[in-house]
Amino acid sequence: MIKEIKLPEIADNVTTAVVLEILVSEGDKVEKDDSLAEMESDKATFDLPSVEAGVVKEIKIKEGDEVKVGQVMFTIDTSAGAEEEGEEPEKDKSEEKQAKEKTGEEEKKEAEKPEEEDKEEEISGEDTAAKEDQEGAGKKDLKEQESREPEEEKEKKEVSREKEDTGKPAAEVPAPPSVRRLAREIGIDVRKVPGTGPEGRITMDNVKDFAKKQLEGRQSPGVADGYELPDFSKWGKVRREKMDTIRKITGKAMSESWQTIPHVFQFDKADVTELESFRKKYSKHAEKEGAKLTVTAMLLKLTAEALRVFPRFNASLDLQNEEIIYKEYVHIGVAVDTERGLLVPVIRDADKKSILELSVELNELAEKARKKKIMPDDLQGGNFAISNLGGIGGTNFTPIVYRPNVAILGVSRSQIEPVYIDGEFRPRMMLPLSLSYDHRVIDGADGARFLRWLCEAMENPLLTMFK
Ligand code: CAO
Repeated sequence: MIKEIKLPEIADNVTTAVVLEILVSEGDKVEKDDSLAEMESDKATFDLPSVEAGVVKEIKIKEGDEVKVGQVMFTIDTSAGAEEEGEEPEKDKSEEKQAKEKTGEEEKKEAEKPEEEDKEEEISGEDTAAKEDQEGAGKKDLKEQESREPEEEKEKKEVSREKEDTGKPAAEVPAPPSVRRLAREIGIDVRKVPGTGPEGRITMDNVKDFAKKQLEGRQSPGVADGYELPDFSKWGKVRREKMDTIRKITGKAMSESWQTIPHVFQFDKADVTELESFRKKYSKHAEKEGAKLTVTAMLLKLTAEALRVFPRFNASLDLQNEEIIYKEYVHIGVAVDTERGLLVPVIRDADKKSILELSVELNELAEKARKKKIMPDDLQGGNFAISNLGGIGGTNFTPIVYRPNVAILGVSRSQIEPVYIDGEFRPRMMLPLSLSYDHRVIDGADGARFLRWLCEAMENPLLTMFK
C-alpha cells in the first residue's frame, strides 16, 4: 500500500518549510519515526519523521524546495518490506502519477496566482493610498489641468519641479515624464530608482517596485529598506554568502523589537561567592543525577521565583486592546549559541522544577538546538529570557528584549573582585547582571527592584522563602 508523507502542521503561523537535506533515497527501507529529511521553517530546523514503516517509493521534493504544510513529500510503500519496487501494480502507479501531476499543477497555480494578485493589489493599493495622502483639492485641479496638457508641456513642468526640489536638472534622470510624475505623486525620489529599461531607463514598474520595497522596509524592519550599499569590491576582494533562515528571522525579530520597544537597561552585580562554593560542592552530586550544575541552571531557578514575585516581568503588552496580559505560568527562554546562530528554547513551568531538573532540561534543549533537532514548539511561549554570555567572557552587555516579552536578563562573566566589607577589601566572586526591559510596561524603580531582588537571592537563596 502506498502511503503519502506530508509536511505536518509545524506551529502556529508557520505554513511552509524549506528542505535542507534529504536523508533517504528511493528504495531505502525505513522504520516508523526514521528521519526522512532535514527541514527548516521560519522558527527552527527539524527532522521530518516517517509516519510509516516501509520502502521509500518516491521522493517528490528536492533540496532547497519550499514545501507547504500538507504537501506530499514522500511516498512509502508499506507493503514493500518484501516487494521489489517494480512489483507495484500498474493501477497504483498511474493513480500516483495523476495525483502527482495534479498536485504539481495545483501547487504551481497556487504559488503563482496569489503572488500576481498580491502584486496587483498592493501596487494599486499603494498608488491609491499615496495619492489620497498627497492629493489636496488644489492638486486635484492641477492634475486635471495636466491631463489636458500636451506631453511636451507636462515634461517641461516635471523638469522645473525637479529642479526646484533637488537642484538637479531632470534631464539627468532617464525616465519619461509619466514615470517621473508617478514617482513624484507617490513620494519617491526618482533619482534613487534603479532603471531596468533600455539604457537604464526607469519604467513605471521600477518606480512601483521601489515604492513597494520601501513600504515593506518600513512595515517590517529587518528587510531591505532601499539603502544602497557601496561597491565594496572597489576596496578589495569580497565574498557573498546567503543569509540562512535563522539569521533572517533573528535579524528581523531583533530589529522589530529594537524599533518598537523603548528599552531601558539596568545593571547590578551579585556576590556569588557562596553560591559558587555550593555549586562546586554539589556538582558531583548533580553529575550522579545526570545534571550539570551551572550558573544558568541556578539563575533559571531564582529568576522563576523572581517572576512570581514581580508578575509584570512575566507579562506581555497588548497595545491593540490597551491591556497588560499577566501569565499564570512561568516559561523562560534561554539563549543558546549554536553554529547556525542564536536560538532561544523555552523551559516550561520553570518555577515548578528543581535546579537539577532545570539543569537536565536546559542541557537537553541546548543539545537539541545545537544538533538541529529543536522543534518550533520548543522555541515558543516563553515569557522572559535569560542570555548568559559569561562562559565566553565580557563585563556587561545589553540584550534586546524578545517581543512579545517585556524583559530579558543578560549575564556576563563572574570574576573575583575586591569588595569593601566591614572596613576592608575582600576578594569576592561577583557576577555582572543586566536587565533590559520595556519601559512601557516596567518603570525604572521596578527594574532596579527586580534586579536587586535577584542579586540578593543569589547572595542568600534562603531569602526567596521570606520575600
Ligand atoms: N560566569 C563565569 N563562568 C561562566 C558563566 C558566567 N556567567 N556562565 C558559564 N560559565 C562557565 C561555566 O561554569 C562552565 O565552566 P566549566 O566548564 O568550568 O564548568 C563554562 O562557562 C561553560 O558553561 P556552559 O555553557 O556549559 O553552561 P551554562 O549552563 O552556564 O550555559 C548556555 C548554557 C546554553 C546558556 C550556554 O552554553 C550558551 O549557549 N550561552 C550563549 C548564549 C548567547 O548566545 N547569548 C547571546 C544572545 S543575545 O541576547
